[in-house]
Amino acid sequence: MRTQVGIVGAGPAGLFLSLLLQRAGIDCVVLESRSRDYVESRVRAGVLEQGTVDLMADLGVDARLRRECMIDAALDIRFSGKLIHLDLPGMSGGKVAHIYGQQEVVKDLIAARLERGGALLFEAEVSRLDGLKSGRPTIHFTHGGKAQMLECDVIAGCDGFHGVCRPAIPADVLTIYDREFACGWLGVLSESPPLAEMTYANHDRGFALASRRSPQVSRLYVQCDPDDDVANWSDARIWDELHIRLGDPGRVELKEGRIFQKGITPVRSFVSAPMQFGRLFLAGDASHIVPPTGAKGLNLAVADVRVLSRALIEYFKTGADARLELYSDTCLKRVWKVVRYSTYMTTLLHRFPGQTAFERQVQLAELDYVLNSHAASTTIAENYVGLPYEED
Ligand code: FAS
Ligand code: PHB
Repeated sequence: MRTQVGIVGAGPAGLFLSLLLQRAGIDCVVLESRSRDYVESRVRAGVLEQGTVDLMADLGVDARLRRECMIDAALDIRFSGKLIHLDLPGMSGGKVAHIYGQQEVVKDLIAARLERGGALLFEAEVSRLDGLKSGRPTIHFTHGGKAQMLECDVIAGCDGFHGVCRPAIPADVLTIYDREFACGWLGVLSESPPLAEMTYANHDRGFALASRRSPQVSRLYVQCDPDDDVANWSDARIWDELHIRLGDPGRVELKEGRIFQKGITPVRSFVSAPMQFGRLFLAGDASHIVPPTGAKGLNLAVADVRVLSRALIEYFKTGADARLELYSDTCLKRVWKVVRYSTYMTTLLHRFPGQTAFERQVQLAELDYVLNSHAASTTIAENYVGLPYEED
């Protein structure tokens, strides 16, 4: 098999990239280790920045999103019985956030890729990349029980944090920046009407978040130990903690319902640099992960492939490789700004084991400052809806 761009991974990064390249007439093949059902049912993110939604519209894959998404026009932060209410469009020149599950985005992208005749192989597990410094890199994978090889001009490593592409870069070339926070997020989906707004809470017992997927389905999170087990969290315990941490001790505001999905996600920041090596270009979680507190993981993957697709299109159409050479530097500027914001929100909203009384007072003072400062609250609002793409 031979193609111009071999794309490893059919998550948001790989799928958006494939559609952008296909539209420009650049031949690409997507190799995904899991089944279609698996990737389309994997519950993860839910908040789409304006830029992500605009890209979906630009690619003509936003019809269902327009029908089904919910709009975040405000963001609430509760603490010590007080409420920070952020008017997102008023603080960001009219921008809002869109709530639409990542698995729905993935479904729409896969459908478009297949309808448009793009090559997308499921249950195709990539084991090795070769020749990254040559002009003919190869991807070695197994599909249908057979060992296969895909010859490419370029490889896009979109295979997430646990993929094989980042490890294909020699360890002495990569710098790893890593911070594991002393907490995890227990996330649930429930058949219950959501709160009116996206609501974060900093409570003495820990962080909580009330989000949603539809007017009938809530997406709810509570801070837990990083190595906690879902088995330790009965439905009753989850609802108890949510009522307490969200400031609803009388259990009148937050409506309960059947919990039909549970999972624990680590809270971690990780950046590997550079994001390119020879003919390999990493995008999304393959290169970086951010704490979910900022709701940025998926959106940052999209930002990467906007840059990568533009550089690849220029290269294949004109032979100019200046943008490709600058790919990593261009992406890392945004990556670190998003890491900054996600780290700030994580530190602001969580109570970590061992937090001293001094640190707690500083944290509460920061929350009070945001409550009373237009500048401080505007900073959160403009990051939440998504910073402008500087490279435009
Ligand atoms: P992905 O991990 O989505 O996709 C990589 C793809 O590559 C996968 O389909 C994988 O099967 C495939 N792959 C891996 N190895 C391969 C191989 N060897 N061969 C072929 N294919 C291979 N972000 C938020 O903004 N908010 C959230 O609430 C949130 N919750 C999350 C919960 C969990 C459990 C996880 C893991 C992440 C969460 N994230 C969240 C972050 C998440 O949304 C990612 O940022 C997003 O999926 C990044 O997309 P990709 O870079 O495409 O990586
Ligand atoms: C979600 O809806 O899944 C969500 C919302 C806000 C976050 C993280 C996740 O910060």
